[in-house]
This record gives sequence, C-alpha cells and structure tokens, in this order.
Amino acid sequence: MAPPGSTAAELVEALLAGDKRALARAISLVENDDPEGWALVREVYPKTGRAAMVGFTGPPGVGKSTLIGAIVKNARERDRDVAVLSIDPSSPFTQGALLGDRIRLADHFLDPGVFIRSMASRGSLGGLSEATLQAALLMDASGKDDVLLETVDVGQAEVDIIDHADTVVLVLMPGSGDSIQALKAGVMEIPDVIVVNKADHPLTDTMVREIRGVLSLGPKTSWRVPIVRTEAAKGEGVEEVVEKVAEHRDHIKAEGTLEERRRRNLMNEVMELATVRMRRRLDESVREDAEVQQLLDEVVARRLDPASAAAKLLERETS
Ligand SMILES: Nc1nc2c(ncn2[C@@H]2O[C@H](COP(=O)(O)OP(=O)(O)O)[C@@H](O)[C@H]2O)c(=O)[nH]1
Ligand SMILES: [Mg+2]
Repeated sequence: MAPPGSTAAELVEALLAGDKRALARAISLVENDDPEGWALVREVYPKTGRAAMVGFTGPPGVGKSTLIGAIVKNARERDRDVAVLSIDPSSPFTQGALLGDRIRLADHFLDPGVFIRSMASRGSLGGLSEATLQAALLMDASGKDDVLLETVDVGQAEVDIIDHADTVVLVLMPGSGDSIQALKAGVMEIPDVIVVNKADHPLTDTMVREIRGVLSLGPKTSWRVPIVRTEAAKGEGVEEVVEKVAEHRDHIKAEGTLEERRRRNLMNEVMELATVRMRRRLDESVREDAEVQQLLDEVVARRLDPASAAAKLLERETS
C-alpha cells in the first residue's frame, strides 16, 4: 500500500488505515530523525489518544517480553489490534526468539492485527525517549486498540517513554530484591500493577509478601496496587494481568486521572523537546555567531560576569 517512494500523503493515508508496512516505514523515519517523520507525526497527531497505552518495566530477564507475547495472544483472541514497542536492547523481539511453550510470537509477526517493533537506536533531536514517543504515537494513530511498551527498569531522571503509559506494570520475579529496595527507598515510582513472574519458583510467596509490605508503607490511594502471579512462558495468570490492567484503566477514567496523567506527561514532553531545541540553538549561536563570541571574550576579559552574559544570550535567542 505504501511502498518506498510513495508520497507523504499516501503514507499518511495508509498509516491511518492501519497498514503495517506504512507504520513500519513511518517509525523508521522517526527513528532516523528524518524531518519527514516529524511531519508525519504532526499530521496524524489529532488522531492519537485512542489507544490504551500500557507500559511494562522491570529488570532484565524477569520475563517482560514473554509476558507481552502472551498478552498479545490474549488480545488477539478478543479481536483487539495490538502494537508492541520494545525498548529493551538486551532481549529484543525477533522472529525466532521468545517462543514460549504455547506462545508462538512468530505467528504474531504474520498477523495483520499485530505490529511488533524493537527500538534501540537514538535519534539526534531528542534522543531515544522522544523517538520512542513518536513511534508510540504513530502506532496509536494507526488504529491499534492497545499499545504495549517494554522498557528495562524505571526511575531514570530523563523523560521516559514509560511516563506516557496510562497504566504501568512492574514485572518482577522471585529474587528481584533490588527492585523491592528501590520501591522501598522511593527511587522507583509505585506502579499500577505488579506482576511476579516465574511464579513456579519456591520463593514466590516470600516475594509477594515483601512487596505487600513495601506497598503498605506507602500512602493510601484510591487504587490498590494488585500483585499478580504469572508463569508467562506457560500463559498462566496472563488473563488476570489483562483484567487488572483493564480495571486500572476503568478506575483512572472514572476518577478523571487519566486525562490528568496525560496532560502532565505531554507537558513534560513539550518542555523536554523545547529544552533540547533551545540548547541546540544556543550551541549553534556560540559556534557561529560573532557577537556571541565577543560576549564570551568579554567574560574571559573579566569585564562581564557569566550570569550577565547568559542573560544577554537568552535575550537574543528568545527575542
Ligand atoms: N521458568 C520460567 N521462565 C520464564 C517465564 N517467563 C519467561 N521465562 C524465561 O525467562 C527468560 C527471559 O525472558 P524475557 O521475556 O526475555 O525477559 P525480559 O528481559 O524481562 O524481557 C527467557 O528465557 C524466558 O523463556 C516463566 O514464567 N517461567
Ligand atoms: Mg525483553
């Protein structure tokens, strides 16, 4: 539908119609920081906001990708269109990999209702987090019911794609003690749903008890964070994860916090992008503008203090 060489308008049309190849191509444009990619997002942005964005985070190896594979299968059984965006270079989704006992992810690759993409490269404008948000928006615009995001760990300082999830699922396994400590210390934000995967492990009960303990220390909120035990590789408990995610969504919708969350996250995104662009402009002016060079000379000669020079620089760039 949208072969290489098709016009931007054709690409937009195919993308909005849910064409997988168009979506793949659009994401590549964004990933390569191609201006056409940004233009595309600008064009389709009014059509976004419909998909349920669910983020899955947690330490490497706990089974996030496997769980997502099982959730995709579950969604397909309910006739929902799904996109997966995995930002996990350590265990990327590939056609051959991650074939659990009953989950054949390879089948999903052929299914027109499923779109799976791994991203690890970094666009130059806003870095990986912006490129991934653009990719998620494109998935949303292509009419997916669910957009599932996979990232390793939470709690980085920079704006993270996980911040754009409506529901955040923390996936752990027995022995993920570091994550419990991070939750306890407040380094990691309290997620909306906690999954303890590999629940056939004998230490599962201990793990669940520890998590309960940490959660009970936190503030009382209207949403009680459920802890779900799964064996993702066998598909066990997956249905319950899907239910809890849906319940959480209903809850924040009813409470009005979904809109609030989205507003806050998009605001952060705008600020982040504006900051990156401002920084880039300042760098350019320092490199290329003779007047700015003179300003610096004044500072070096101790005639102008750094703060006054900074104020002048900003005044020039924002006027
Ligand atoms: N025993 C067991 N292994 C699992 C389970 N779920 C996933 N795994 C395995 O754990 C490993 C890491 O899984 P993966 O989904 O790549 O983890 P991720 O790094 O969190 O995405 C793989 O070898 C999976 O087959 C489970 O429920 N039980
Ligand atoms: Mg993974």
